[in-house]
Amino acid sequence: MPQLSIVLAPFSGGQPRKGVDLGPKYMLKQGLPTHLEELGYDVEINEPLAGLPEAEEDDKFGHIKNPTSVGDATKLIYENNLEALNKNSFPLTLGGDHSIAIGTVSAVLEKHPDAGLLWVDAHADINTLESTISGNLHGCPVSFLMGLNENVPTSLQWVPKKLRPNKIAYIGLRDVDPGEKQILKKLGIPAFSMYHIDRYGMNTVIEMALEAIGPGPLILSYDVDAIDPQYVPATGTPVRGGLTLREALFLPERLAETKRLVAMDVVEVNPRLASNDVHVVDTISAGCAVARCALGETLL
Ligand code: HAR
Ligand code: MN
Ligand code: MN
Ligand code: MN
Repeated sequence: MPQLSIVLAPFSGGQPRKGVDLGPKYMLKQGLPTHLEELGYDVEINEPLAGLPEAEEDDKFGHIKNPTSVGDATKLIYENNLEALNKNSFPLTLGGDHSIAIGTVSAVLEKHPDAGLLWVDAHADINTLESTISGNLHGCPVSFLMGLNENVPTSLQWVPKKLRPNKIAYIGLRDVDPGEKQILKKLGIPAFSMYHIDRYGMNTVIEMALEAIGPGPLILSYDVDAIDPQYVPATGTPVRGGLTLREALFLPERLAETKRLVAMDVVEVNPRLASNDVHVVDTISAGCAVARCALGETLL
């Protein structure tokens, strides 16, 4: 029986909006563990952040917010997920904000140095400590994974920096900061925006992204704000003009078909930002469906 570790990462310190820490609880309540057991997985639930104290809000490194809590939380997630991978379990990490990918992606690259990363997002999350305007670390995880920062706060110095620019591809981009565009260009990182999805279709874009990354195991880091806000309204930084629900699910379905996935994240679900119950249900349903599709639910 394949092993699956559902890793709860109720962390919100990478951005200012409370409620993103409720994401894991809501996805569990929707029945995700049972649904995955029904798919044939031996499911266990991990809570690496259970003992973590509340973040001190005034912790700053220049204009960077909460570096200590982000560093501490991501290190705990890293250690937990590496342990899961070492016992041949698939870590499905439920956020929380996208800063947690510092831990999840580092764990996979430690176990599988040849792994490639698909970053599905409206945003590139590759700001450096210098380029970020907001100072929110959920906009910066990729720069830490790649080692693009010179002066790293002590709490984040544990990050191994093993991600190479030719082992990541973006899908779904439509809100990229000027500084991030420069970085993407300079490093030649394959980035498929909504334009490319309209131009070539999701099917071709996925194949182009896989071609760019090359062979090896795959990590899927899925920010639900990649999906159009009409389907996923309850997220911290919604951007109109996103993926349709079918495009959003076809992508993980196709990845399941490759049998190359070794880990995935579902992040930025924030039930508190819903203006009514339907918005909560729509958002949680979409997030859970992304996970189930990546784990093979819709393969016949
Ligand atoms: N680029 C902006 C920043 O650095 C916005 C980041 C958006 N946040 C996310 N991550 N939801 O994908 O602050
Ligand atoms: Mn079990
Ligand atoms: Mn993101
Ligand atoms: Mn995003």
